[in-house]
Amino acid sequence: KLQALIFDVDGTLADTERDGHRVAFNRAFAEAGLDWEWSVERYGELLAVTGGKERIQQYLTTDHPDFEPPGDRREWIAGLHKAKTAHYTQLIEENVVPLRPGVKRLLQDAREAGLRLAIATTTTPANVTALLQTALGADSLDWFEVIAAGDIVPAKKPAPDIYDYALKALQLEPHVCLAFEDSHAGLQSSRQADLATVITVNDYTQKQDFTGASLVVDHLGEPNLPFEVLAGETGG
Ligand code: XBP
Ligand code: MG
Repeated sequence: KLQALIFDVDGTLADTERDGHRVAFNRAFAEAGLDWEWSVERYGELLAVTGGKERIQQYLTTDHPDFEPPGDRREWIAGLHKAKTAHYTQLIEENVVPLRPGVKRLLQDAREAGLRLAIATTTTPANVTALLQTALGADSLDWFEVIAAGDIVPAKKPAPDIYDYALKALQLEPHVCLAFEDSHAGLQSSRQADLATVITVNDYTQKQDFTGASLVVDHLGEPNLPFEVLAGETGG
């Protein structure tokens, strides 16, 4: 029997990438005096690398191979990323990114049905807090028994580590849980953790390969999706 739902955040709960993360990265770059600007299209390519620090690192390698950051490279990237997080949480608190259709209802229905809720995301914990509190209210953090986020695991998605971490914290086997993801990398992560997975696509992910998903939908706004049936179906 289904016991818990585990949610990705970026692209799944809200379309945070284009108007949230991307804009925040660009603001941090400008603030640091860098003339780097990530267009909507270029950012779509850069999303292949999950994690903001990892994304900056990859961008440096491909687009600015001769750029030498002042001081230690890792520390410099971490500092730039910290500024990005400040811009991102500010944008979220200004309500620029709403929850995707059906998300609020799904969370409320799940709570009423006695399902346990968790989050498994590569994004920074402060980003999750800002989104939940702004979009769902101050109490909504308590709706989630486990918020597994960011650097608490060394290997980010597509590695299964963050889902493994959430499952361990819930003390549940994967076959009584259902994961919600929006991306190929996210699906690799959840499936490697043996979780049956519902994919809710968005503009950045709609053409990706979702082989192994239990269900692929355009959004979660359709009532009565058969989650109880899906859980465990492919989860082993
Ligand atoms: C989301 C991400 C994140 C955000 C940025 O992946 O890749 O890196 O773009 O967040 P997923 P940070 O939805 O698969 O978890 O800058 O805080 O890392
Ligand atoms: Mg995602």
